Amino acid sequence: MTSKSTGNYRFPEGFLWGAATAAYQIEGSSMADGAGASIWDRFSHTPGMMLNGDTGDVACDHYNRWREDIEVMKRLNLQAYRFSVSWSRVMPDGRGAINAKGLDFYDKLIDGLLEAGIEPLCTLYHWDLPAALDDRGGWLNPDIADWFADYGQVLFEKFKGRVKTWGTINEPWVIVDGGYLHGALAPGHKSAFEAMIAGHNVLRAHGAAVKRFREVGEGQIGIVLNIEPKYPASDKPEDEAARKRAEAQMNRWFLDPLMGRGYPEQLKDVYGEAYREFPQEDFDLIATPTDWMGLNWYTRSVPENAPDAWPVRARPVKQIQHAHTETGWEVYPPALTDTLVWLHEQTGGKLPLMVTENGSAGYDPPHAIDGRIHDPMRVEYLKNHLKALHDAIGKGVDIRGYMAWSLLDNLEWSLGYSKRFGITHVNFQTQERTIKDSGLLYAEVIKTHGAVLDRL
Ligand code: IFM
Repeated sequence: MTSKSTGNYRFPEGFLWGAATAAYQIEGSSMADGAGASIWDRFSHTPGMMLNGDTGDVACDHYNRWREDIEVMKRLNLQAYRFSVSWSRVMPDGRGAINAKGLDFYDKLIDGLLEAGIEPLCTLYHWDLPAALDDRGGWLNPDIADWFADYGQVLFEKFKGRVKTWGTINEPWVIVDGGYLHGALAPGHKSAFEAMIAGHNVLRAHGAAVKRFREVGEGQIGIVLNIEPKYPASDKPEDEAARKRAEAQMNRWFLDPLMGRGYPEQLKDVYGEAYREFPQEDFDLIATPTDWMGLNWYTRSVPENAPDAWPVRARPVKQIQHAHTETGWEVYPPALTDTLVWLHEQTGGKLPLMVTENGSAGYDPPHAIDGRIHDPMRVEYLKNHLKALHDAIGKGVDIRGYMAWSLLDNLEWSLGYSKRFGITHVNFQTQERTIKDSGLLYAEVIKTHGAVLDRL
């Protein structure tokens, strides 16, 4: 879908343009220099769990090529870079001893970014739980809130004054829905009973880390949620009930308690006897105020009632009138505007927001052709989503920045290297980087602070 230019796409003063990645998806060398294994090392080496048997053993080899990647960021005109830290690189057992060499990797990366004039945005956790903690129950063990705060403290203290913007946890819903409910992601469990508990502990860990940050850290801290808006499939009451269940299970399960509203009532209907009550003090911890919130946004869905679809009893209706990306996700940019307006309202209209991920998997070739990677679908996607983002700013939503997903093609979790989300192409045979057409457009958007969009 192409939206027509309405003229003035200049973004507000100070709006931060960047790109995002996550440790296990790009770094490779996950066991180097004294690092401990994470649940993704284990999962990806378990036969049958990953498409084509892919692993993150090498990935984009960013662990060795980070200097070259900063050069790529400079060519993209990035002002910010959102990355995550591998917990088990820094603390091989997840608690206790610190691995100085692991910490040093991030220390150098942060200095390199600052030297290049690129602001580091640090995410504490993007799904790669230390395997040693999984052995103690992982997200099912209530002690994880303290383990996570202790780990956070190491980073807060080490990078104080250099990292000013912190994210605690990336996409709690995916951690729980993928890792504990449906089992497609590490650690690969399939239990609604576990999912309720794991989700609660993810939220408690976030709250504990925010509290610790207030004691020892400096700067701004928030959480990053993936919100996929649920549009009505029809005006039938059973479809509206299904839409509400889907919205509660995916969006409100985490957003509502963060905002001090506890779990949405539809969650009981979704989880039935697996639903759990928790003490008020947990909810107080979870709702510890933050400074900002990140939104990871890719698509919308249009759920209809589907009694056999466990556990939500809702199934998305395919919107054949619109394009879909290589992951099968509908391309529908106006829903980004709607989501930002909705989130602004849901968070009380005062919490600054940032789009911490947005992007698309496209049908890119495995190697550059004549030094170029043409990715016309991603160019359209980027252009139209930036316009949709600008529309949300025009509607009064306080949005502080945009981080394209992703800086580099990378390991798309259990889909391996089959899906390319990068604005920079990675040839996984040679590790050569080529900025795609979408990356070239993005560099121009940043250079002109959005004005180039007026012509597109
Ligand atoms: O690759 C993921 C990322 O790790 C989290 N957000 C969604 C992306 C695309 O699926």
